Amino acid sequence: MIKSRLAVDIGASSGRVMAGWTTGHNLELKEVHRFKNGATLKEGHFCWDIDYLYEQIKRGIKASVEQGLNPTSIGINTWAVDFVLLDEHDHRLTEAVSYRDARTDGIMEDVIDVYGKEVLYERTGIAFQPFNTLYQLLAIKRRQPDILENAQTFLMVPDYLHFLLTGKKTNEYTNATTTQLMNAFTKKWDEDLLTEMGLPTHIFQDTHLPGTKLSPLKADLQRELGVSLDVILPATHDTASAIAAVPEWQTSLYISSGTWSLIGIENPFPICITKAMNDNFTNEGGVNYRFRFLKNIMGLWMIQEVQRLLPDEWSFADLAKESQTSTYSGKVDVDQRRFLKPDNMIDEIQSACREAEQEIPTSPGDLAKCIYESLAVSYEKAIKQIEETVERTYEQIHIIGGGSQNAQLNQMLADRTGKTVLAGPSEATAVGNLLMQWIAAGEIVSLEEGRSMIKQSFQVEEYQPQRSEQRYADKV
Ligand code: ADP
Ligand code: LRH
Repeated sequence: MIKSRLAVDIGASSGRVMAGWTTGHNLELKEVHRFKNGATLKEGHFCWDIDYLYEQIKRGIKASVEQGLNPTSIGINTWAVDFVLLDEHDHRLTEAVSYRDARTDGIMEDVIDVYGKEVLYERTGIAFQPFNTLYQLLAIKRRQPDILENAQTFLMVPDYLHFLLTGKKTNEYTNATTTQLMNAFTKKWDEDLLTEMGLPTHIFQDTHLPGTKLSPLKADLQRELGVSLDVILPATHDTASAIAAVPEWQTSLYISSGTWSLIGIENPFPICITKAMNDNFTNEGGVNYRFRFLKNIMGLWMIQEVQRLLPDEWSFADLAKESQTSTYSGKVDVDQRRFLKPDNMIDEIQSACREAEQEIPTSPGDLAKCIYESLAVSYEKAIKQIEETVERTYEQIHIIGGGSQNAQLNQMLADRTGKTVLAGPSEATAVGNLLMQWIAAGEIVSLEEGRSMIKQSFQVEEYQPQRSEQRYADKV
């Protein structure tokens, strides 16, 4: 009889509940429920619909029971930085506002003006992104001070979903590091920083590590869902779970490819040197206190938005195929802030091309080609920055996440960099989430054992550099 564990992986574009189980040396994975996600306007702010997400999680749990998968534990991961504040009765004082909302406009720049970048970077190791939790909290402090005054509890999105399931409050470590409020060396909330920023220290919970057994489901939920499950904390930051599932941590660069492209390496310590700060690399906390030295690149959000705006329905697979026959050769700088939340992504890409006096991409294939090639240029640049910083070169790049299914982009990257590209699993985040549950339950002994089981359980596609002449065109 199968005894499974459930990984709830909610990304900015979609969520899924995946059941996983171990069979000797292999890992098995089954999707039990998938649903759409996205931020919508509520009272002038872009917000996630957290009640809808909670309902989808419950539907997923029920589906796993109905499918005879006998789940015994569950863990939730989501995108980073976003949070809710609760009052003394544990009622939400805020919507879960999305990191793409304009409420943080200008705040990071103000903080940098006052404190300078160095102090913040040396303490937190976190890259300067306008949407970091720090700036979101300061936006609330500036415009809705009463909310912050009444707040008793700060929970990040997965922490809050775990709270709804168990009634237990915690801030999970990997996601907490993305706030830019944790000290990279003590690995705790940086109370001095919080005080300097004028933020209340009492709202933050003790942080707990991936693999911590939080609690069983609340009794009423056990009755409603017809199952008793333990909530075990995974790495609740989706990117941390994804990277936990990359087998070759010492020999490979990775790209966690989804709404964002997160490109980097795993490291035993944070790299808080000036070059890393200037290149805007982050040192987010990973499983086993490893650090994720990586850079956020605008990612497949750009194609998601184009797909949403196109008059006809296009699948991601078809857009990727269509790009293959396109002869379009223009590129945009995907790292520009203009692509973070433009009113219309197609117009924004076309304007950027017009400003750079390039041909204007209009067909779906040309737009897709422009995005993929532009992403590949940015990946190549980030790889160069990593290799300069750590003073070594890497032979291969391991791409995981939904975007690893994009054969065109995978090949483009192999051709541009001259490196081997390994692609898959596309559900690495769920696998990494499950890995910490299996380790907590003693089904897998260590991260290393888990990673080698992942390597032998999931198919990985290999791309070798082919068109070497392209490698040298528009080198970064
Ligand atoms: P997130 O969790 O960040 O929302 P995912 O890891 O689910 O993102 O990846 C979503 C992305 O994967 C989509 O934006 C799309 O570009 C890409 N993708 C998904 N399926 C395919 C496919 N069959 N072919 C090419 N790309 C795909
Ligand atoms: C990817 C991700 C990324 C963060 C961003 C907010 O889903 O978690 O690691 O920087 O969303």
